[in-house]
Amino acid sequence: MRTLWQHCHVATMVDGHYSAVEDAAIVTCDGLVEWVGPKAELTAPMPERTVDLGGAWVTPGLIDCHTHAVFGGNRSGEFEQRLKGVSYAEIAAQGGGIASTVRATRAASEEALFASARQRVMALMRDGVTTLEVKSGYGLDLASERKMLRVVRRLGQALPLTVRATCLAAHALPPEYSGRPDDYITHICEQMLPALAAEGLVDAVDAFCEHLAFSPAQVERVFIAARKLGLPVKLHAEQLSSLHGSSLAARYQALSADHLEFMTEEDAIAMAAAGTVAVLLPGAFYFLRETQLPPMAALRRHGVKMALATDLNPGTSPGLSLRLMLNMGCTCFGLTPEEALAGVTVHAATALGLGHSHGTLQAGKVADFVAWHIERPADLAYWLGGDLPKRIVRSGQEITH
Ligand code: DI6
Ligand code: FE
Repeated sequence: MRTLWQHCHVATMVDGHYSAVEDAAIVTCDGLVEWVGPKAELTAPMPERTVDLGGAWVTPGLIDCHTHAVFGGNRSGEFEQRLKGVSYAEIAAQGGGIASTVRATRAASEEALFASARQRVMALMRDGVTTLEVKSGYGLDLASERKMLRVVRRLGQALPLTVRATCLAAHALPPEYSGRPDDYITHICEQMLPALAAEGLVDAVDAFCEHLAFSPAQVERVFIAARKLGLPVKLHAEQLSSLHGSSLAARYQALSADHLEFMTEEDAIAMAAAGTVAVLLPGAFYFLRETQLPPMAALRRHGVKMALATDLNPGTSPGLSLRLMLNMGCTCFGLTPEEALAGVTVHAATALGLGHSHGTLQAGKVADFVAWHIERPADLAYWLGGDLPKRIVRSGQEITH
């Protein structure tokens, strides 16, 4: 059925700008945008159904392009410890940190993981998210990574949401491989990735490149294995130190390199040339009380596309609102509200390999959008969380939560 959505203004986000159309209308048909523009210029035959959006500002549906939304347990106890002065690295050395979430995730049933992830994902959706990426990486053995990725696929089937699954088996060294990281990488490359890819559970492959995780040489082996399977790569890089993982990611035409607080100008040049998106994660920066800022001037100077995401995870960013990250991206990293909104729409879509179908409001793209009852688009980055009045449309259908 064709639908006319009218009495609205549209921030189309084409080319990374608001590209605002005031007094606009949108025509959707069969889940796609058929036409968007000034209402006065609409000449096509009138659709059978008309929806009055009451003067709302319409943006593309928000895209959270970096989450670890599936996990067992919770680490609020570690948060209390850190507030008393114990560091993230000390907690990890005591068997806490990622290792504690791995134990809880391995012990949890698929059903329990699904139920808890669904709650978290629904919180993101109520805030305007219509596309979401979720990583594995708390299983670290074939059966447990499969269990996580099956939950990711189920989220996409059970909820009105587009979900991309990323295999992050190279997130941390599992206890069975203690002292043998290269053997674990071999296991990932030769057993885990081929099996999980064959089951259709993987859309992209990620790794954690850091002193306390995997070296660039180890990450490169994972990238080569992903390439053999025809899977695109992403990388957690330069979060706590500079190993030039982002330049390595660019050499493998990665969809994105994420975190990036310690990246250099050379890394930015390499990413710009490769079209690798910089995914900034202010929630983790804030929650760990980091002080090293990503090199915003270099990223802008070289034209690196910047996305923003929650990094929703139990250890470093228990963020349940992508819109709160818009504010943090502005206050912590100095993004403009327009850049922040581009970071959760057009550039987030590119970071997921969905730039052809999602992320902007244009004819031919998927009709995912949010009609916000706000005065100006910058209001989305202005309010600190909360539940802004809105209507959410996914594939041309209004959804209610
Ligand atoms: N970087 C992070 O911030 C998270 N993973 C990663 O590679 C931390 C995940 C955790 O602490 O559970
Ligand atoms: Fe992460």
